[in-house]
This record gives sequence, structure tokens and C-alpha cells, in this order.
Amino acid sequence: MKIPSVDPALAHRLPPGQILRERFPILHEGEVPEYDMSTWRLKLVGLVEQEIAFTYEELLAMPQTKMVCDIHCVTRWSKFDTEWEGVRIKDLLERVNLSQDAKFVMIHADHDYEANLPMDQFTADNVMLALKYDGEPLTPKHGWPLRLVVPSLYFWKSPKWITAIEFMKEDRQGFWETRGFHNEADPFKDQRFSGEAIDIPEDEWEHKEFD
Ligand SMILES: Nc1nc2c(c(=O)[nH]1)N[C@H]1C(S)=C(S)[C@@H](COP(=O)(O)O)O[C@H]1N2
Ligand SMILES: [Mo]
Repeated sequence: MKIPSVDPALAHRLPPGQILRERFPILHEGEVPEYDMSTWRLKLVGLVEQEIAFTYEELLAMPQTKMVCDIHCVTRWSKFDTEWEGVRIKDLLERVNLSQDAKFVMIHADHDYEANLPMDQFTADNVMLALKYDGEPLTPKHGWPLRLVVPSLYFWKSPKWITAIEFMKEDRQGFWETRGFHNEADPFKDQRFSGEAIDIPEDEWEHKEFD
């Protein structure tokens, strides 16, 4: 089998065990959801002084940041130089008063998808609520109207179709974390699984397709 080669100048950007892809794979559990945007809201709940809900228009009216980053899926594909635009978590959090006790977040998404993150990773400079990909509003399959993008972790920590952010005192595990995926998910540390390796062949994933 021919091993795909990576430009040696870019090799340091490819985490161990990953394969570089040109096309953008589409991966998720369940069907692509549909929304009535007149009732759609992003809710901030849990350890906040006052729970709050944002409309899509309100998110669009916040400062918008562009970001180019590499993404890495635990099923071993990576894609370089993806372009996102949206609201940095740092800017979003200007709008709420968090309790000192908020140390972790759970990202809630459709359909019943969840991913957990420690607060310091969630508030890193390069973490954003993405509204656009490649200069266009997100496509439904890639998470329209809103997804989280956490470039420094495996991409399962970047939920599509997000509906709520819950601030928590204690860590709790999300959809994949309770199914044996690593809680921390750093691709450069090869943190794929928490226990025994349960590597999932790429072709066994539901909804495997490409843009
Ligand atoms: N709501 C939701 N978000 C999700 C998932 C999912 O199943 N449901 N899968 C995750 C995984 S494992 C990956 S690799 C990325 C894939 O994003 P893409 O389809 O835009 O490439 O979405 C993540 N976000
Ligand atoms: Mo993934």
C-alpha cells in the first residue's frame, strides 16, 4: 500500500497516526437537523449569574473573527487550513457573568450530542462559535446554524448544531467520552481512547460522505 506523503515542511502539523485529506469529510450521529430560525436560540445555562439565550441575529451582531486552522478527526483524517468565521468564546463571555465555580463546560447539540471541555481550553484564543466556513454560512451538514470549533483537540470536541453551553463545577463526560474516547483528546498526544484501544475503522462510521 502506498503511504500518502506529506510535504516535509508541513509534517510537523500532522499529529501521530493521522492521514492528510484534501476533501472535507462529513461525520455525525443521526440525521441533519432542520430549524425554524424564529425560535432557534443558543442558551448559556448552569453556573452563570443569569441564564441567557441568543438569537442567530444577536450572534451575527457580535464581533466576528476569522480563523484558519488545521482539524483532526479521531478516525484519522486531518485537514489543513480550514477557514472559519464567527464569535470567539472570549468575546461571547463578555456578555455573561460566570460563577467562580465554573470550571468545565458541556456543549449540548442536536441530536442529543454532547462534548465536555475544561474551562481554560474552552476560553482559549482560538476557540469559536463558527457561523461561516470558507466565507459562506455553514452548510447544514457541517453544522448550520452554529457549531463550536476547538482546533487544538480531536474534532469530536467541536459539536455541530449546538443549542446550549452549560457551565459546570465538576467535569462530566459527553457522548463519545462515555463511549471510551479519551477525556482530553489532544491529537498531538495521540489521546484517542481512554481505556483499551477501540479503534473504529473509518468506513464503519455512520453518514460517511465528503463535500
Ligand atoms: N452534533 C454533532 N456534532 C458533531 C458530531 C456528531 O455526531 N453530532 N460528530 C463530531 C465528529 S466525530 C467530527 S469528526 C466532526 C465532523 O465535522 P464535519 O462533519 O463538519 O467534518 O463533527 C463533530 N461534531
Ligand atoms: Mo470525528
